[in-house]
Amino acid sequence: MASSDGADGSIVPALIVVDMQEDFCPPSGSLAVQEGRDIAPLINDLLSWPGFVTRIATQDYHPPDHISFASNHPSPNNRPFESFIEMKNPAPGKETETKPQQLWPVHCVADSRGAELIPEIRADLIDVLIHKGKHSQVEMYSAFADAFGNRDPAVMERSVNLDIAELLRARKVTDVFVVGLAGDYCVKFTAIDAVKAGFRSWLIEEGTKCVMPASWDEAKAELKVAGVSVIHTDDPVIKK
Ligand code: VGL
Ligand code: ZN
Repeated sequence: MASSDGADGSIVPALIVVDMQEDFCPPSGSLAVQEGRDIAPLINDLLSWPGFVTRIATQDYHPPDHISFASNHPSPNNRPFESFIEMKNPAPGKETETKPQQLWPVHCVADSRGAELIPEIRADLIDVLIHKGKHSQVEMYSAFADAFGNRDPAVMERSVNLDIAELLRARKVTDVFVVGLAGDYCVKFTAIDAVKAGFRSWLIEEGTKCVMPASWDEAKAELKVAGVSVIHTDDPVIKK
């Protein structure tokens, strides 16, 4: 709860709809999240709520040679969902810092059909589109930072098309509400990094689905420790 309230003490809320893209949705997405498409009506209800000062949608937006794609690594250590490779920090002078990177099927290649927002989402209600994960050599689950926590615009300009924290601050946002796909990856890390960037952060549980549904309880515990409030749509903070 690091953030201050709006000028009159009220909250200034923004909605962040994470990665509601074809490749994350059944029946044919390459990294389909079970029931991923089913949360679109609830997300549209939220998009229609007039209280949000801004409604942001993110898109995972990788180049074909992205480091997270299993097919870009030699066998046998290139099994999607299972193998990990070492990823280097892209920040100048920090290249010796490395992290294990989980490998995925090819997904959300920039400008491909799999990267498109699903048509069930009311795109007409979205103000801002964020393209993240554009840098071929680093993962970016969160819309705020890469996998190493880099937020410096000079480092991030290859990874993302705009600085979401700066945009939210410019619009005097105090609180962000996060929904979308996937709960155990991009939604979780976006909600956690919103706290780190100084916003109150709320994750609406019915508005997300997980790659590994069995890991959701663990993810929720991690979110709570990080200062994210996991709530339901009937929470009084979302005034209907
Ligand atoms: C995501 C895995 C790889 C997500 C993105 O949107 O949660 N998961 N890339
Ligand atoms: Zn990705």
